[in-house]
Amino acid sequence: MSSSLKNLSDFSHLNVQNAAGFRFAIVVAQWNASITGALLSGAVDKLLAHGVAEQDIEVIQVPGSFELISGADIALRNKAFDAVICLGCVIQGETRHFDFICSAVADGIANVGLKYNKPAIFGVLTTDNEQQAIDRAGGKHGNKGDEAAVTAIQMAHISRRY
Ligand code: DLZ
Repeated sequence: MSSSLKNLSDFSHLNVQNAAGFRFAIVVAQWNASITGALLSGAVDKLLAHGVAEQDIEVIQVPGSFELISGADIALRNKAFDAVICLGCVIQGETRHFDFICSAVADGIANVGLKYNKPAIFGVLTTDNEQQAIDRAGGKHGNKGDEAAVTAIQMAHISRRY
């Protein structure tokens, strides 16, 4: 749960390094497109603000959050990127579909990162309802796309260093 201590959307306490010369893939799900579009804008703006060149950001659209896994795999297998950022929004419905998608996506993205030894960032909202998603896609709890981008920058630096 987001709190004043955990909400990374306030980055004033973080010294985010410049990321000029790094290349990022952003894989974004088309389900709940108004939410994922806001996450995407937040992520792109944050990468640009930290020195990433526009041509070093590749956006790959996939149908739903489940496809973020193969989208991330496709992005990382060509070795051109320092990190992949996965953005999606899964909203709880009446069935257990939500649980299956969320756990598969979290495990899948983690496994892709380990497979290619590159940071694979989990920027997927998993909410009870649409309002909770709106609140985290540029609303009162910040923009989790921003946070995913900052995480990617930090992890890309760590990955190059070691
Ligand atoms: C099918 C489905 C449902 C019910 N809900 C969502 C959702 O809330 N968010 C999301 O990103 N995708 C959803 N999907 C689509 C699945 O992620 C996936 O695209 C399909 O099951 C096809 O593999």
